Amino acid sequence: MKKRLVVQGRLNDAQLAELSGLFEVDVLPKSAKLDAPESRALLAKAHGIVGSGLPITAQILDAAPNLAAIATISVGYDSIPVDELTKRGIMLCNTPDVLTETTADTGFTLIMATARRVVELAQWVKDGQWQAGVGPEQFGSDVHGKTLGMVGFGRIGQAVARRGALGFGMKVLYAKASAKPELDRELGAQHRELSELLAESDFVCVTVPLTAETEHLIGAQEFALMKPSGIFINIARGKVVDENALIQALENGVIKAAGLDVFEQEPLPASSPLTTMANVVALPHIGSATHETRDAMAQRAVDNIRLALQGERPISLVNEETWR
Ligand code: 8YV
Repeated sequence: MKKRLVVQGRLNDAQLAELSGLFEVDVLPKSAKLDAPESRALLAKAHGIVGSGLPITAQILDAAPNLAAIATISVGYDSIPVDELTKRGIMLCNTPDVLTETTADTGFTLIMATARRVVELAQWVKDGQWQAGVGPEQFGSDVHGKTLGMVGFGRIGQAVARRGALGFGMKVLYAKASAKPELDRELGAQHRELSELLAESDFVCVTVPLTAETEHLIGAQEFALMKPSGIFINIARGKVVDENALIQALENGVIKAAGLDVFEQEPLPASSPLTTMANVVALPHIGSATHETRDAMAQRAVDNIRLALQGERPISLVNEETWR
């Protein structure tokens, strides 16, 4: 008898066909929730779940007694209780590597857009204001040759740093990661304590995963350590930052600008001051959102769930303990 899969998230036709050839596949509509009563009957029979942005709860796991593997179409898995899965022997697979460069591109887009005020000035042109001429009021800040402080120096953090060091001649500092001598050699990167990094950097870019230790890692105290000309970039998770403290820091000139792809609440409420501040570039969590990368992420999730349910080792297994 074929194993059963619940799929929630965007797979292309070829990916769905691949899975349907091997498993009985139930595709949930985008708006459906895994914890909704309509999903329970499907979960009861499911051996695997594939999906993006999956909030997994103990109730969902209780409803799925046959579940052997979850493949999330994301590198982050902060909405999934890994320990609970491990306790139940359920494999968790994610999609590292395939999104690293695209997410770093997004980070660098935010660095450039904030420093050169791209969004604000493009709107200024659209509003017909160029006729009055460009003056110091429209000037931005240099990116090349400045100091880039990476809070987190994993795959994505290193890829942002590589762009900064090799493409823009930036001095790279990093914190919240162990010292990495090979990158110190390649990029001239230097390890710092977080407080030192905040004080020395022109751009502070957050790439740490959200965990109990990193929740609100950056708050009022940390913004106060930054230069008043400092620009803050977050491509990690909104909850790594105390968003109210960020808003205060931007409003009070404690820091100069922010480029944000992630927020404490997503979608960002239309009432948030971050939607209207001129010195903020806010993106709708599109770090990995290109056709090529989202296809590659979905394919990695397909490969992971196929291998896991066929008794082979998935490519990207988060909880190694479940693999025997
Ligand atoms: C995901 C992300 O696409 O991979 C991650 O962790 O944040 C994005 O790339 C997003 O979480 C939707 O699944």
